Amino acid sequence: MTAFESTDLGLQFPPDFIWGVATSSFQIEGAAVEDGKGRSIWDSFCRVPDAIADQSDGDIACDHYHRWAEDLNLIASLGVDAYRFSVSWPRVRPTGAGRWNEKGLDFYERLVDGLLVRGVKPYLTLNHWDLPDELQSSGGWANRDTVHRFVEYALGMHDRLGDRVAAITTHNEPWVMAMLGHETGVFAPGLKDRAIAMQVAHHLMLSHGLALQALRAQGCKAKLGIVLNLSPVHPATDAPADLAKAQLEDGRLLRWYMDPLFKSAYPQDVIEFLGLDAPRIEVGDLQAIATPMDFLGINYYSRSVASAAEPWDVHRSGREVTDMGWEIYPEGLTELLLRLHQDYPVPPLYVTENGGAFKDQLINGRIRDTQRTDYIARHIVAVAEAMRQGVRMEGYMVWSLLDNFEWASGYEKRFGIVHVDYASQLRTPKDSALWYRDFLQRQRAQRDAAATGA
Ligand code: IFM
Repeated sequence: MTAFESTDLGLQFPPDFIWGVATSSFQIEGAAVEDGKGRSIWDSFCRVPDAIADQSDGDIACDHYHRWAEDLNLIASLGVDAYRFSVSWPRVRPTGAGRWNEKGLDFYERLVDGLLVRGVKPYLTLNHWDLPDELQSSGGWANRDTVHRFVEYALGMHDRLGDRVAAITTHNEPWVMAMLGHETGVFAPGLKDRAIAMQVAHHLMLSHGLALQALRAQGCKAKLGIVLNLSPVHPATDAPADLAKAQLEDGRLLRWYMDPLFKSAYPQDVIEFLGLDAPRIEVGDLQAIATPMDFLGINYYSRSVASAAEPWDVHRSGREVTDMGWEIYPEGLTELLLRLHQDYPVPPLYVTENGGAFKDQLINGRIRDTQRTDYIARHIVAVAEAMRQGVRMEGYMVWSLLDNFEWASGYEKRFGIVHVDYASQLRTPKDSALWYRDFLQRQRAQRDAAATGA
């Protein structure tokens, strides 16, 4: 018996705690050129030879654009409170400016209304990486104009859906878009230039702040926030070089985003490290970025280990790793949440993504993914521990509802709690999905019993 066969984990979360599952547009929708959708930078990046491990693309993905109703039924069957999804900007405004695409907007209307009918709260993300390709032709996020196009996009989506969504997230993981997209070039748009990457990071943060201000001015009722991918950064040893490397990595991953959001400043040590690669910042930008938020989303998968001499070998700690090669380190989530709570005046926090890729085997129609269940359960325990120590948490969401297009890894890595057979598009809930469903049922039963004094 594994530690987590018991579905209640001995934990009782607050009655209004939000449990969810998450996806993103490019990773599941498909219908890449249907109903007037424009191309995104990921549509183009997938055409670059060897950019994607299995040479795949998002043309069909999970065919969610056509199977959305079936997928919403799946979501409802899990008994979650919320579904976190993203809008494909080029589907609703094909070139990122100018004409809006009614058919694309209709799709998200159907999706949001379908969630509400099923009693699931829509958590909408505006930018989960699929920037309209046309905007990239004029510099993409490195061009300050894109900031203003993003604000228009945010307002347009608010006009259509603002009365029905529970929350709007501006950006998912600005670090990933800026660094992997523009410094290392392993993600779209595939650039390798540190100065551009830092300008992109600044423009993403600026567009976040300006969008929040514009949405609030429009009377937005949905909760507003941003989602960051964060990890504790541990030095490999106590050697001064490793400590210094960890400090810098922490600056580039965490403080570069958290400091402007909550302290109206970029970290000085990182500015010094960047030298001439530091971004151009105009008067008023930092005040805009620090516009107060209703929530902060954290995507957590693993810790990071900084080693000055040679790249850290993840197997050195002797811990299990996922199929992505990421060390399983649940206590890092507690450490991270406590640190955010202690170092910054944060609003309520969500874990907006957490989950693992594992090699699944479909045997007689069943996937016994005990490692994934174990991963999720241990991270839920880590959230509970942070709450016990005083961190204000409002929700937890599993990444991901479905197996899907895992960016540069293509379809080779499976994060879903629901298996997707890409040839037939058959969905099969894995054991982890059933465990999550039962865990949530149990939470609800305890909640009801407490309310009635039973
Ligand atoms: O699949 C991604 C997601 O799009 C963003 N956060 C990390 C996930 C796993 O790599």
